Amino acid sequence: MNQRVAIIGAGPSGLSQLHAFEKARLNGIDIPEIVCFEKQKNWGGLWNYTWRTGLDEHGEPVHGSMYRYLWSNGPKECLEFADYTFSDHFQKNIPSFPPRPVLYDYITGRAKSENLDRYIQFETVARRVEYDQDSDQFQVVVEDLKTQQEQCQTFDYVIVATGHFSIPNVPHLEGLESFSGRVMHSHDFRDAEEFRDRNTVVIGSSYSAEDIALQMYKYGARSVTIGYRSSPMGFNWPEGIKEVPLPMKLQGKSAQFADGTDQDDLDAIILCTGYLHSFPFLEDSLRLKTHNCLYPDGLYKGIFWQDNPKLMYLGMQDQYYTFTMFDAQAWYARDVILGNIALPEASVRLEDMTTWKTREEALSNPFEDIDFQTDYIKDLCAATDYEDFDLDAAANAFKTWEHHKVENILTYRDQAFVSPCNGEKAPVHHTPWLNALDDSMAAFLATEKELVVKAG
Ligand code: FAD
Ligand code: NA7
Repeated sequence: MNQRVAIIGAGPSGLSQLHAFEKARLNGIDIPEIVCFEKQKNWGGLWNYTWRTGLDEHGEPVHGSMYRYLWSNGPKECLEFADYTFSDHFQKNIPSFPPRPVLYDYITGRAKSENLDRYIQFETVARRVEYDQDSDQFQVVVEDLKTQQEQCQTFDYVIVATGHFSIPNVPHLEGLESFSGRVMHSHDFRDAEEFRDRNTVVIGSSYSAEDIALQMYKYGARSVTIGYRSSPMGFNWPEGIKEVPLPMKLQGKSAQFADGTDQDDLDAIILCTGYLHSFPFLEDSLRLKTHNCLYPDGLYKGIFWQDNPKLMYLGMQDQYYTFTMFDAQAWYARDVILGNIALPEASVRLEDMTTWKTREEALSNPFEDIDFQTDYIKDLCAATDYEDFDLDAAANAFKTWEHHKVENILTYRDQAFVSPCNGEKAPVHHTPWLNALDDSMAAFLATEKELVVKAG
């Protein structure tokens, strides 16, 4: 096969794609030439923690949005690779809600085991992608950030795996310009320690607002007032966290919310207002324009750009499932490129997208959202040889997780789930999340006995 495929991004989605091709190659299948461009020094995408905010050492926007003490916000059983389980990687059964370094080790462990780095050009940023109708190929301009040299290469397929939780959505809230405390977006949040004994406001009512409010609580902020636009998260918040409606009126260091709640002596406002899908390197006719939703417009099977299916996107959906979904998408994309799956004509693709989009528009609660994304992954997996696993069990685990959060938002991470891949039930972690201040892999993987010995 003398075709060439460009993969842009070596985060979890890009690594799934590399793995899918590598698996085919190891099975004796002739695969195209694959080149993956990654702007960071290392792989793992958002899971590759950086202390940096703003611009990186090359003057590029920092990709990372994860914070130092982030722990998985969903059960690991719902994101497990079917062909490389947590037990395969760690050689033991581990608890359900690992801290970031453990998940980083898992994702990159599968990639390391296949030496996938040989396909990746690190510190190389995609600058421009254009499609040439005459040759039916893409011109991809990349810059080596170390030498600042640009280079143009030709590819038959382009797979965009650059993520969509990196460029912050920063709305203007009235009065912010005169607020004398700190204002930041969750993209730049790294450590709640700096807010110990501080009064904080968190804007937003989704995953970032929820988890950053919990981080503030865990690390000793004096108060957290969460301002929501549409509806509150409604959890049973501990004393010190409350949810109030926007808009808020700011004056000096004081805020007044729509329900009359006043908060004085405010030190910081954290905008947990989500992210923008941003692809500055794509020519306009190739650029996905969407918001954070379960079925972005214009992507057949949630992957193929309708106007030019040789351009593919991975992981552009809002995510219940993450690594599992990226694998399912990567397998499907690979099989289309290898000619195992024939894409139908444009009108049939449009009809399929419309059916999914219509269903998405009718979704009215998280359980329906979970079923939607489960069915989406099932639809992809049915067409490929991705390893069998019990997706219904994963969907049920997500629903149980939702119940746990409603029961007690402080303890949901202390629960244990059953793997949909090998049926093993996870052990309960030795330390409740709220008291677990050491997020290292060694501490997480240690047994209670080992911890006692270490403590002396
Ligand atoms: P990313 O991880 O964003 O990776 C994209 C890669 O593309 C990066 O390496 C980036 O450097 C590279 N790139 C970008 N632009 C270019 C360019 N022009 N040229 C070359 N390379 C480029 N998911 C979970 O499963 N569990 C969690 O607990 C969880 N917590 C999260 C917490 C936060 C704060 C955030 C923001 C997300 C969280 N997620 C979580 C979701 C996360 O989106 C996925 O887990 C996953 O990282 C998405 O993988 P990706 O490869 O699609 O994108
Ligand atoms: P999300 O899930 O896209 O949520 C964005 C939130 O920001 C949502 O609650 C929005 O409110 C709120 N928002 C957006 N614009 C505004 C304005 N102008 N004013 C007030 N509130 C606003 O992003 P997250 O960062 O929470 O989560 C993204 C990923 O990061 C996720 O995968 C996590 O695992 C971590 P709305 O509800 O629309 O009124």
